[in-house]
Amino acid sequence: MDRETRIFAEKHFQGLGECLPSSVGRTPDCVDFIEKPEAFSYADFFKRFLLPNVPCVFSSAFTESWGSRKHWVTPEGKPNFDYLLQNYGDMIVPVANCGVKEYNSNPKEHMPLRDYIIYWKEYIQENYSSPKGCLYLKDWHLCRNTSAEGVYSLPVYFSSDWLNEYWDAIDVDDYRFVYMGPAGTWSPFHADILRSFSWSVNICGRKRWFLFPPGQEEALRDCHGGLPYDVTSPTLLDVRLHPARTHCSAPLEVTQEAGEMVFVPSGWHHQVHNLEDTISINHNWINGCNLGPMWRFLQQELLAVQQEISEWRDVMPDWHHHCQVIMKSCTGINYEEFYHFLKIIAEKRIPSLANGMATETAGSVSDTGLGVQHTAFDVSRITEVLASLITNPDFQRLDTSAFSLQPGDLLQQLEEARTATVSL
Ligand SMILES: O=C(O)CCC(=O)C(=O)O
Ligand SMILES: [Fe+2]
Repeated sequence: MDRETRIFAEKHFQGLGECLPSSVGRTPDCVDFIEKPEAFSYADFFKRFLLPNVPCVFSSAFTESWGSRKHWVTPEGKPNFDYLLQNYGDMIVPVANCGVKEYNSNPKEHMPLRDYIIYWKEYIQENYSSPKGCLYLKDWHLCRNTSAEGVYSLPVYFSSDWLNEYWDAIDVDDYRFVYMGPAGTWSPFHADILRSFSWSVNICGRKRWFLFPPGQEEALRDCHGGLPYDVTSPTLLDVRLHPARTHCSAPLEVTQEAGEMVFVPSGWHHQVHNLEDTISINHNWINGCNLGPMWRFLQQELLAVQQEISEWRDVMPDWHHHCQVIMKSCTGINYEEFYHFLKIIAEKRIPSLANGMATETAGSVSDTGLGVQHTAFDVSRITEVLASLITNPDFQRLDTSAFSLQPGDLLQQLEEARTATVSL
């Protein structure tokens, strides 16, 4: 990142202040298509799509060199079942049944990839039907179990990825996935975990995306306040069932071809249909640009838990602690883990910033590979969000005495590091 981009980004966040998007996002008329890798820099992506939080599609030229595009696909552009069987047949994969609705999602089972491919071949032979239903292999953590080397390489645009950096540091999980399924498989309406961004590349096949800017989903709620499972269902047209439906703009519709890469911004609800037999690779990621939305989302999640068990507030001595426990199981993380996430990233960026500034020149290599200006931007974003976390009454109720680094001390270190960047 160059200096000009960092200053642009910092102004963007100053301009937003604390009063961030409670307003409903306008649906753009169309999605930008990025044709040529050589004419599109990280700074272009950062300024035009990441910061303004709008989607875009990258051409297949961006993924031309990926091994998976060569080996996982037959010359006819179909999934290469033999190659997949030989290389990954024994691996256990999660499989969802698209035909069964379970709390706005689908029930999942686990099976060896071999069995899934046997099912898939039969499904095609039987004209895309099976007594087993319509099965979709989703959220397979291929890279946690085997090296992704030679399968794909992380596009630079998506390389500021604190979520996977955090998971890699504590070696617990990751948000790097493979999806595969026959034509007709689909993912119900949802927004991505913790207000993360996602990117998704079709290794083969085609997908149809329905995308709604943040806030538009409110108008899609049914008369009980629930979000839809399928936004293409005709029941959505019934105003008795969906009273605010007329206030929702039509979604942005995108058809993603083989090799193309879709950027899904933070908080955009979406629904995705495989139009052909399709394999895709995607990541969920969080960085300084959606850290604020992530923190606001966590506050909303805690509030929802507090409201749910409000009747016990006065009778349960450790009610606040219980709210955090429930939040952890519903949302995946609670306030303590959010602090831990900020701390892990901050503890990598602070020395990296000092090193980068000592060796001077902007754009010099840093731990993230994105240069010292980007590290300065990261430090600035963590500082602001940590300052907000520390003054939050629910965070102040946590017992932080056993934390390896006290939140106030971390904030001070960050503020000192940030002050030093004025000369950058
Ligand atoms: O491809 C799919 O079925 C879902 C992908 C998705 O939801 C995402 O990349 O965020
Ligand atoms: Fe998604």
